[in-house]
Amino acid sequence: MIEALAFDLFGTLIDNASISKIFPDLDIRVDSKLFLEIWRSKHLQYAWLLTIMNRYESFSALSLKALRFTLKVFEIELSEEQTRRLIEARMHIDPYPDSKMGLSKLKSGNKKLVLSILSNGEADISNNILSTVGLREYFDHILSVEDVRKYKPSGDAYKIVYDILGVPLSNVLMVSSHTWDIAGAQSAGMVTCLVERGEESKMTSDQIGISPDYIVSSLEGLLEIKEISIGK
Ligand code: 2OP
Repeated sequence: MIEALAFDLFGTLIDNASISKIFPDLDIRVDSKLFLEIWRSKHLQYAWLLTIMNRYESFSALSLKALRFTLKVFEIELSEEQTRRLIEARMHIDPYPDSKMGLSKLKSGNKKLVLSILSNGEADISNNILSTVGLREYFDHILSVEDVRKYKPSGDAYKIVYDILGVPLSNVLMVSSHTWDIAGAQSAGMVTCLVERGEESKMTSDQIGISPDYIVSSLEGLLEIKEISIGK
């Protein structure tokens, strides 16, 4: 039986693509989808490289380094002030439209459920973003891999959930839109639920043969999972 849920934040509860709303203000005129994909891929590449090498830098610091790389690829020159504004815009990205309703129904449907965030981002950043978008109240714990200085999908990153919540990982549902996150959580012994956010999660999932325990198309789909015991 599921006693706790751990949610990924970026790309699962909040929509990374919405950062592009600041692009016109900064005079960034590019294919925003491609720009964001290169930024995100480089960011994860840096994070995983450091973890493999047993080194750590904060997710925010790596975001800035990956952004500088991406700006170079697109031959965009931003002033330090513009770069700062773009990085700060990460704090104001929009939640997916189903996030609030799904979380609120989960929380009221089973009062014993423990809801947590497990993000590669730092806890203070997650706290700020969740407060800004009105989702902070649904979470009992905001966990960050900064405690173990290893990024998801490293096994140690998921063990934080057991260390802090004291719930066996086999009774914790990891909810993420990233197949790499689902793969890591599954290896660590968690139950997994893939949230399909666009074509990307579907395609990657098919192509690398990940088999999440559950697949939902929105957070409200979590309410249908019997192991969560909604309404008891
Ligand atoms: C997270 O929030 C980066 O989506 C990833 O951990």
